[in-house]
This record gives sequence, structure tokens and C-alpha cells, in this order.
Amino acid sequence: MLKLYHAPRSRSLRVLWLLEELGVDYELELIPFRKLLAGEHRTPDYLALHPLGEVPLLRDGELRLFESGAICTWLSERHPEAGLTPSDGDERARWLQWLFFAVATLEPPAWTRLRHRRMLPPEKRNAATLLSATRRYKKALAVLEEQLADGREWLLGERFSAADILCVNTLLWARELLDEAPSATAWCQRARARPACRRAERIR
Ligand SMILES: N[C@@H](CCC(=O)N[C@@H](CS)C(=O)NCC(=O)O)C(=O)O
Repeated sequence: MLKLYHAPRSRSLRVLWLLEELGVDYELELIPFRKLLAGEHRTPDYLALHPLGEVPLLRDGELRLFESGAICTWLSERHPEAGLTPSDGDERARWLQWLFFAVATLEPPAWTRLRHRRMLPPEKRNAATLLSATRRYKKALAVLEEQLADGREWLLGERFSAADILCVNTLLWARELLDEAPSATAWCQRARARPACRRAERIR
């Protein structure tokens, strides 16, 4: 059976949400967020499973998989019957584009902003770094806003996919900037109203 190592409010929520969307059986190893922040989960046993000691980690028999983007892509492809995964053609190409956009373009400035606004101790926060990350983040957000401005339901149109999960989860790190993007705001609300997302968010 699949086993997910998950800490609520962390990136592993992406995988949990997707598992709920796919409707597959899984086992959960819950790491309290407080424990994650304190690094208390970094036991020798856990580091033997995940070389960076992070979450998410997914196990499937002998397979140990880390990186939320890779896990979401792999799970989606493994469960085409759920209808979340474009099988080929232009839709699949666009799906890959948005998956990579989420982790390579949207997430880095969102993460840098979060650290320099809230997570680092005040003396380590840097105003110039925050400003440049905010600029890059706003450019990425504008790309999403443009994609959604035609009123489409999801990034790919009618098909909800892991690309929506990765992007929406990341946008929540910078809610204070969402006002500038009404279509993206409505999309985040639609996505988070999905029963699978609600179930995943409730697990604590
Ligand atoms: N690129 C990785 C990043 C994973 C990551 O940074 N996870 C954080 C939680 S959001 C973590 O485990 N932090 C605790 C630690 O590094 O000890 C992914 O997307 O899976």
C-alpha cells in the first residue's frame, strides 16, 4: 500500500490532496507541523528514507519517492482512470508545462518571500531580497491570471489536474497578493472547495 509521510500545512498537502482526488488507498504517517519546524522528525531512520529529511515522502513497496512535483506527476500517471491526467497530445504538453511552472517558476519566489516576510528571524530578513522575490512572484502570478482570464475552470480548461493542485497550494503562501488577480482568486476558491481538498486540509 502507498504510504505518505505528511506534515499538515507543508508541501506534502499537495500529495495528500491528490491522493484524495484519485480515490486510492493509502497509509499516512503524520508528522506534527511543530515537530517538522523543530527538525525533530530528522531521525536517523527518517534520513535513511529521505536524504534531505523533508516531506513529502511517498513509499510504495521498495520505491521511495521525494519531491512533491515528481510524486504528483507519478501518481497522476499511475492512475489515468481518475481522469486527471491528459494522455497525450497538446493537452499533455501543457500539463507538463504547468507542473514545471509551479515548481520551477512560481514556487521559488513564493518561498523566498515567505521566508523573508515571516519565517526567518527578523535580523535575517532582507528587504532587497524580498522586493526582488515579490517582483518575480508577481510576474508568475500575472501569467496564471492571464491563463484563467477567459473564465476557464482549471488551468487545462475542463480537466482538473495536479497542475492546479501544485499552483493553488503555492499561491496560498502569498494570499496577501491575490487581490491583484481576481481570476486566480476565484480559481483558488474553486479548487479548495473540492471535497478532496477539504478532506486533505482537515487531516491534522
Ligand atoms: N522541493 C521539495 C521541498 C520539500 C520541503 O522543503 N519540505 C519542507 C516542508 S514544506 C520540509 O520538509 N521542511 C523540513 C525540513 O527540511 O526539515 C518538494 O517539493 O517536495
